[in-house]
Amino acid sequence: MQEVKYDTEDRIAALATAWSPSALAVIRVTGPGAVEALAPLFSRPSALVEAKGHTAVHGHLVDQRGKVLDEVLATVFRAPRSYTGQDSVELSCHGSLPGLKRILAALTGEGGQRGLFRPAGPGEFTLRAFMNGKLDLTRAEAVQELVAARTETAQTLALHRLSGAVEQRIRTLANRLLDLTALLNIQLDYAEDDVDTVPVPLGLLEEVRAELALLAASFQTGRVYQEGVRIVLAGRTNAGKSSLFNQLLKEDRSIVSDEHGTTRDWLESWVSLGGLPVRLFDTAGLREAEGVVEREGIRRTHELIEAADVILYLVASDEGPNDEDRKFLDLWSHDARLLPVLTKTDLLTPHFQGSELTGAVLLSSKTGVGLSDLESAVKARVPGAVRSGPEGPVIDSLRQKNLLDRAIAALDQVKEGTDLGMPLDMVALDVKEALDALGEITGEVTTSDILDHMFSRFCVGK
Ligand SMILES: Nc1nc2c(ncn2[C@@H]2O[C@H](COP(=O)(O)OP(=O)(O)OP(=O)(O)O)[C@@H](O)[C@H]2O)c(=O)[nH]1
Ligand SMILES: [Mg+2]
Repeated sequence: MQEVKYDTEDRIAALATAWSPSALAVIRVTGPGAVEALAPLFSRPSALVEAKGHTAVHGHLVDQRGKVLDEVLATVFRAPRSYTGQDSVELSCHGSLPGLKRILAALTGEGGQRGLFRPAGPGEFTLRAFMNGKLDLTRAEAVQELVAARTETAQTLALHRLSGAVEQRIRTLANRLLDLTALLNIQLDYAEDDVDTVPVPLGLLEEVRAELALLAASFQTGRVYQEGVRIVLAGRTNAGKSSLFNQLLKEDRSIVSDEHGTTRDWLESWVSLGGLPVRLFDTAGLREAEGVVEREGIRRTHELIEAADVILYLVASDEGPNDEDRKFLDLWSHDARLLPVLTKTDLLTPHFQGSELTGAVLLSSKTGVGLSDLESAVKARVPGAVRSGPEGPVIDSLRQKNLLDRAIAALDQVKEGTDLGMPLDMVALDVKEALDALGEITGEVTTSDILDHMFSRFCVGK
């Protein structure tokens, strides 16, 4: 393995919690001799130095001149039994920003003076964990994905990856390819002798390929849960867009009134729709605009509709669709992103049943009836949305997706080579290419560029 940009053998420190006032804040330090290095800044140095791994020591942090900075609880971890695999201390401090500033300055040096610890860069703790064999690259990536998760489902999926679901799948498949390599090698070694040649087991190859393809396809799900789905509420004025927006947000964000043209500019918010992270847009109602401002608002509505993943086109059931609605619905009828919604169903009269709106979801923002139907209908329109729970591991890393594709392409070459009766050593090369790609996924094969690129996207302190 090549050198990485970060030094992984010096001592580093970083705030692991958010930079905002809070009850507690955690500062992490790690590196060879980290506990001893911290001792001069601790009111009970010998208690700290003598502390066993996985124990907590109560005391005060002091600066170089002995001035008390904070009362803290220091949790000591001894190598190799720590997150990074190196000696580490997690300092539970009070979450005051001026206090944290002083502590960090005491740890990492101030006024041009070098401190006892270097300020850690993004992802440095996890990088060390990887370098010390604490986690493979799929788990390391899951750490960041877990921190970035926006909904419970996204968090569950990331947690599954952190527990090694992807790693195990990859390793199992790699082992099966290794068996295949061994088989090919035996035949190559004894090619001259009179051994019975065993054909390349195409069944096994096909099975491994199918599993890899399944994992690669799960990237779509991973993306949906990490990036979210853009859903636009559109329709004529007074269709009930803002009311539905507020209902889904569970707060009165958008102004609702029976005046036509209430919403003039678009509003946006993140909501969870049955675990699906959604960027929801409320828009200006579509009609013949009455002024420059409204015209601009409507222009923006059209822009948002174009860029949407799902377009909820609302029609109020007390009015029913008019010519404008029919025109819109006609125009978009062949676009799978369109989902007609009949609103205000609490006002539904027997003479109008919304029969014109085929496939429409019926709901009332006033009573909440029909919201779960909306949820299922949206999920059905989003490729990659999971309905109950995911079957197998789900990936959320473009890096992993590209490597899976590389492995699949290599296996296709193996199949083709075998079909064409290519020499076994050529076939074996393609199997090796597939194995290399799988090795890169878990990090057995890697370069400093890959690591730099990957860990630079992490939070500091992770
Ligand atoms: N009874 C009933 N009234 C509703 C419902 N949803 C909305 N309304 C009423 O319909 C009127 C218009 O609702 P809005 O949510 O402001 O409609 P909009 O589509 O945002 O309208 P514009 O912003 O003007 O484009 C308001 O008086 C709401 O109270 C519903 O489910 N039931
Ligand atoms: Mg509105």
